[in-house]
Amino acid sequence: MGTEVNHEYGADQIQILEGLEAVRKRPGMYIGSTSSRGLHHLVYEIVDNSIDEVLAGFCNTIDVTINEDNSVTVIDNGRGIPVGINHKAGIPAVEVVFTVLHAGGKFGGGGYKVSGGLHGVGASVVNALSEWLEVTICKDGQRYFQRYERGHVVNKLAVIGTCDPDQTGTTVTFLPDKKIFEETVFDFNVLKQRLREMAFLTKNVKIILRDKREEEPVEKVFHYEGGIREFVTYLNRGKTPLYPDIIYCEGMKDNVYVEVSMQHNDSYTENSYSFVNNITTPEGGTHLTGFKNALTKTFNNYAKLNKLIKETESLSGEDIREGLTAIVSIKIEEPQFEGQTKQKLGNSEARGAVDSIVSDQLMIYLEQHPMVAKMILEKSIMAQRAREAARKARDLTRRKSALEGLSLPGKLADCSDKDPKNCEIYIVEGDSAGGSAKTARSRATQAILPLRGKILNVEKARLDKIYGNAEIKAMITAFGTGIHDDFDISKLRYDKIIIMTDADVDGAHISTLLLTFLYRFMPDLIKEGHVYLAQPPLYKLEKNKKVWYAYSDEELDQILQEVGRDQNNKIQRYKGLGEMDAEQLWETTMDPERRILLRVTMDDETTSELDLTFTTLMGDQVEPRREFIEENAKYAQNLDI
Ligand code: TTJ
Repeated sequence: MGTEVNHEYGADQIQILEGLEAVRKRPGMYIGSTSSRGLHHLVYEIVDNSIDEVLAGFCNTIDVTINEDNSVTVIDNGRGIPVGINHKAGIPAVEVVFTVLHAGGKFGGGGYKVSGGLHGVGASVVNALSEWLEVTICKDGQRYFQRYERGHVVNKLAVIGTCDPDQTGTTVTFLPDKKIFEETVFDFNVLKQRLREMAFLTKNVKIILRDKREEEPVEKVFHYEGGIREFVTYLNRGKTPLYPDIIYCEGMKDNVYVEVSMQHNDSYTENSYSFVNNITTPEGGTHLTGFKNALTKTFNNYAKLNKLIKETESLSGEDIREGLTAIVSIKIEEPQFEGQTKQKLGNSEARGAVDSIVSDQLMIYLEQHPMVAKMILEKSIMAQRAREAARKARDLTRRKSALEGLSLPGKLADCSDKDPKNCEIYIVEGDSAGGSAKTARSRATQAILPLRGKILNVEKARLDKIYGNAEIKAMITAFGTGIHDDFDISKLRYDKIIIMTDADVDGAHISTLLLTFLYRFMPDLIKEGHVYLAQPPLYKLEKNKKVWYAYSDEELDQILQEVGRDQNNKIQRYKGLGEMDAEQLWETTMDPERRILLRVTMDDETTSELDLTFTTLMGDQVEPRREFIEENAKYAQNLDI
């Protein structure tokens, strides 16, 4: 295949190249960032085009492969991108798709153009940011091919063979440009998460994800006949549903296509996710407002009609949504996004459409399923009582602290320095480890709060119980920030909150429970980088009166290689913090000069995804929890301080 550019340089072509040059100059403007996040966006961008074809009703399979060289191939069985000459541009339509900015999907009638919103910048952006990109189209029995390099056409669209006439489709392979991206290695799990989400959100599609980089190629198939109903089932896995049905509403109003699915479980937290054109809207917007309105109104109406509450009473939306898992997914032609991160839907017609479709269909459902209605309403009434009790308890502590001043928890060994900037607090699992930590610490700047026994899982307790929990109360008062509506980060008494647990499964579990509490109740502490995980060593190696500590198996191996593997090695595996004496604990885990801390981070952008990740991993099983800790290491930076 020749490498010269075959087109004459007309005005149109110059414009095209300038357009793609602009993308290469400021990639962040088009795909958000050139980090791993932006890299993965490229795949979604291409897959979105095939999803459009699914929604148009002409495609049911999308095959995504990460190749050995880290290029990605996307294959669909749609009609194939048109190959005829686009009269305006004077070049084949497929070439327009890949070389003209914002040209993706503009032609061909029917169906939605969903690739809108935050991404949906089009295939030409992917092309501009790829070292090379190749497209193959099967259409009318012919196999068409074109290759591009950094957005430039390498060869004219050519017929390179034949296809079975009734087998049509598009294949695109691209290699992200190493000159553009800081990270060019695809993460299988990241793609897996998003492609699974896409499969849930799109009925009638089978998405296959393969990884050919592994010795044993990996393959995942996502195919959910139930669409967002199955999404709810999936989110509720490991929880106990309150009733077997998934409540489902669907309809079209004012050009807005609305789909909602929901089911309550016996927990106390709400889990609602909203999507517009298959893209998450973590900040919600008009569609979510419409949903919440409909829910509150309909349940209150039903409860009054059926004398489950008095005419003068009413249940709050929050109480009705206690333990609710819901997906609100709408498709809309011209979504308007608002807010700082452009993640909040602004279209006012979406509010009305969701409200009316959910109100009508939910009322019918409740009338036909009085037992389900009764169970949800009984739970809501309980939630209302608990909330009332929690409010009273809060008011009482508020009044108490106003009168008597803040009294610190008895178990807390506070530091003497009163400037929060210099101070840190260690949250330590168990009294005995807490004791060693108290002896070991640097008294001026390090405070120790030992926690006893099992930490409450805040995902599984109601507010009144959470506020009544001694461990949680101790943390809240020690931090000084208050909680809920009273939360005030400027009152934080320590710059670092350091979670120190055993380096075993139980320790990981306790860390997760503590992080869950912080994440749900004081997310700003994490967002602003105040939360850390201490890293106690796994091994101690003694040889000829010298001591080494290893924090991982690899490190132990490394040290053994250096000092030689022989009989003078005394290796101790630490099973818990309690096995270290105070001095060892200080040297290995607490001395600011020598310790390793992992900072737990999340920026605003990742919060929403982390939330979904968090929820999907926080089931009842231990494995997913551990997975979270490991996953979270990605959000954690290694800090040597
Ligand atoms: C547009 O309307 C006429 C018939 O074909 C429609 C179309 O473009 N379908 C289509 C595009 N199917 N698949 C794509 C596509 C697939 C990949 C992998 C990448 C891109 C940019 C488009």
